[in-house]
Amino acid sequence: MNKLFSALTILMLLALSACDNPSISASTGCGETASAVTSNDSSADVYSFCIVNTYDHDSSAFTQGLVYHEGVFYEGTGLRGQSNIRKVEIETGDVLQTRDINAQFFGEGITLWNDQLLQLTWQAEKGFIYDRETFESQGEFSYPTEGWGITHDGIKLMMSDGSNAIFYLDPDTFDITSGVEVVENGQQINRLNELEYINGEIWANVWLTNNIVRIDPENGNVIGWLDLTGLKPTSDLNNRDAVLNGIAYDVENDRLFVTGKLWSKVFEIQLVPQN
Ligand SMILES: [Ca+2]
Repeated sequence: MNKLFSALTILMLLALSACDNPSISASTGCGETASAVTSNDSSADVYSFCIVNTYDHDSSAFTQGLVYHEGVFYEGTGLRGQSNIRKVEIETGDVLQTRDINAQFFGEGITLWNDQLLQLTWQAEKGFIYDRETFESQGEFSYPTEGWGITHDGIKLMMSDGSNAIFYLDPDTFDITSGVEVVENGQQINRLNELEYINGEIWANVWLTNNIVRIDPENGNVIGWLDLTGLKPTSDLNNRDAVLNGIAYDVENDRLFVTGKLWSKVFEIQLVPQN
């Protein structure tokens, strides 16, 4: 039994025991039957979710990147003229610190690398480097693709461009050194968006879906699917741009956070196995 399977087993037991808070929406409580992923004939593991905690989120934030670090979120937002990076208090959703980027750029994913915050932009083939604490600019980097999501495994940066590719970049030179293509049953899994490296896997939002795909970073194989259908706050249902996007992981406390573009809430969730 490997560590991941052990962790998932523990998660499942926790979900069964700790996630039945009656104050939470009935459609998302643990023990509820949730819909399985229908977009793929998947032989990978499929998970639904239960909600552990719900927090306010700035519903004007077009979330493109979300990271947890030492008790706060770092978030990057998109849209031209509205893109910024920000530090956010988890419990209240209050924006503690922010820095806008030039209105010509459409902000995309972010990640923290040592004492720096890295931010992609969508089509400018340009990323920005900031001091994590002060948000002062520390330079730029370039890449030959669109920029969507970014994360890292402690050794290399990992970046998505809206295709089924994950590019691996040298964190010192930002050169693309390798990468994987995400394919399941011969079908490309495209529109990989916001990323998070979690316990040896890459987790990716799939743009315009309620799904997060879990990817083996060695070969691009699909390890599993999270179907988060039903999670979107009901107050945000009418906004078609308000799609699931944003994954953050607190490794020390094994807390998984997800949100969406323009969503009014951030959710801490646990996985519930469906197959
Ligand atoms: Ca993330």
